[in-house]
Amino acid sequence: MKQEKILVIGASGQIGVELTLALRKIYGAANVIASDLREQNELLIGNGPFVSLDVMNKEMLHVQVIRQNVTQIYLLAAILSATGEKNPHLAWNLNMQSLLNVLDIAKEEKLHKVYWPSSIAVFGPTSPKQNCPQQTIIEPTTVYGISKYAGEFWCNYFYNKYNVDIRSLRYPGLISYKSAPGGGTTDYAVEIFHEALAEKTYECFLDKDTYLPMMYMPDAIRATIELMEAPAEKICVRTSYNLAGMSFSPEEIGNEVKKHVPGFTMTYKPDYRQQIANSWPQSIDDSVAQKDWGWKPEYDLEKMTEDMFTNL
Ligand code: NAD
Ligand code: AKB
Repeated sequence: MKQEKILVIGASGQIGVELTLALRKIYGAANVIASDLREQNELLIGNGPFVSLDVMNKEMLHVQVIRQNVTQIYLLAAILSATGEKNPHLAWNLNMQSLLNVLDIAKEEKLHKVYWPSSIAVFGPTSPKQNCPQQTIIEPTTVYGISKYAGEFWCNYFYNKYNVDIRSLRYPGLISYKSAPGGGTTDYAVEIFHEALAEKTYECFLDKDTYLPMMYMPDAIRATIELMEAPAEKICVRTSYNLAGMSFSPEEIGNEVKKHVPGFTMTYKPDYRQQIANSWPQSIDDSVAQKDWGWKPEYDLEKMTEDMFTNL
């Protein structure tokens, strides 16, 4: 077992729960401290340490890092795209200040590594819609996207100026069965499974032909761990790597769901999230991640849908 002490901030969220469980398998439960502002997720209770922590309180965060001999931080606390548009200042403050607090402490305490996710939300309406490349026009139109793009450059800055080994992925929309999504534009692709099982019908908040980049959570967790375990010399992108899994529309996932839930019906009532979705690319080119550290996704829409229904 590797001798690291890891602090996961935002461990009760959609990614945090599964990432904490995966890290505990690798590093040992006692060496992966889950932390969050809200209570511990039930899947984490009893299988490792938990501390209640507000990442905005830099002093308390610093005390925890020193007290627990933390060597790595995974920072997952954030406000996502849809919630961010309802409260732009809150989203900007949390998304930026949490990162700056962690980066300052990482520099001061000489942490081994830091992980911070970016998002496909960095791209905007002027970015290419299909196979959006690693380097292209990036003009985000949501506060969430702006915060992620600024965050990427803070990561790059701390790496170049202070040698903080911070690594990052631009996740697509993530689909999971263990924990619920937290206020994103891609959340419909999780809701649809729950509504299909409970009601046999789903009213989607995006139009039927809205293609977006998506990924199944096991692929996202594996990508994160593979990136973090890759030798430092292989990590050539110190802003954030494009990452791709699959791309589909609400109608396409609806048709896949129908194969498992006979009689399932779907209606469409686009709301403010349609505009956010329209500003993002439909698919992502992740060839740089493939080349640098060997990324390869495992799940397509069909395989993911089957696995979701097996587990839900
Ligand atoms: P989430 O909303 O499900 O979880 C975030 C967690 O952070 C929550 O448990 C929340 O209680 C916690 N948190 C909020 N404020 C906090 C604070 N002040 N101190 C401590 N904890 C606090 O989000 P998620 O989907 O798990 O996303 C995690 C990260 O991944 C975010 O940076 C997000 O932008 C990024 N991301 C997620 C997706 C996705 O589809 N889920 C896609 C792209 C990028
Ligand atoms: C969201 O929809 O806000 C997130 C994301 C793609 O960053 N799922």
